[in-house]
Amino acid sequence: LFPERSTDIGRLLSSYLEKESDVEDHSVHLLFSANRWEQVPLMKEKLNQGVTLVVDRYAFSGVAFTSAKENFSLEWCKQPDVGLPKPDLVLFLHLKLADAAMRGEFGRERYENGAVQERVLQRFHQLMKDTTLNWKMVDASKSIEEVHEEIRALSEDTICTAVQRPLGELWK
Ligand code: 2DT
Ligand code: MG
Repeated sequence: LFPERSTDIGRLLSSYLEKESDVEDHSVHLLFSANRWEQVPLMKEKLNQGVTLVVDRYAFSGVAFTSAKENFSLEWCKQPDVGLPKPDLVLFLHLKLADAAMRGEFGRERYENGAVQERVLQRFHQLMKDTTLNWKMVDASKSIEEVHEEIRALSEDTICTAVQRPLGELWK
């Protein structure tokens, strides 16, 4: 789960997201990336043991959220995360803004407002055009059981094919 809020960098990020502190935009982008890189040794250890990793948010959130800010290009935002372990499947759980806003505590943390979310969504759509990644869109407005079933089916297929493939490098 990213950001991993329990590390030193993670605590900075958590306080930033909770609006308890402000951090310069470039700097916070690099901290989000560093917060992923510091988990890479553990992620690789697990993957080598044959453990399947389910990662909630990853470099894609990093790029989508920062590039939604003014004067940040998609290319610049991707650079710090180039070479991270490449996911075998990337699920985009799509939910209309109005529905998302009705879910728990929306609006409390930084970025949780309509204008930002719409710009972030556009950036995600740009990222999804990248055919070197296995993007799948899931309709998150369905019931928990239906969403679960869809994710389970997609994941099982991916796990079966991923076991015989080497770990890739993201955006490289
Ligand atoms: P949740 O804990 O509710 O998922 O919100 N974010 C996340 C970034 O801006 N950059 C990143 O690299 C990552 C991983 C998106 C976390 C918030 O943090 C933002 C929403
Ligand atoms: Mg949240």
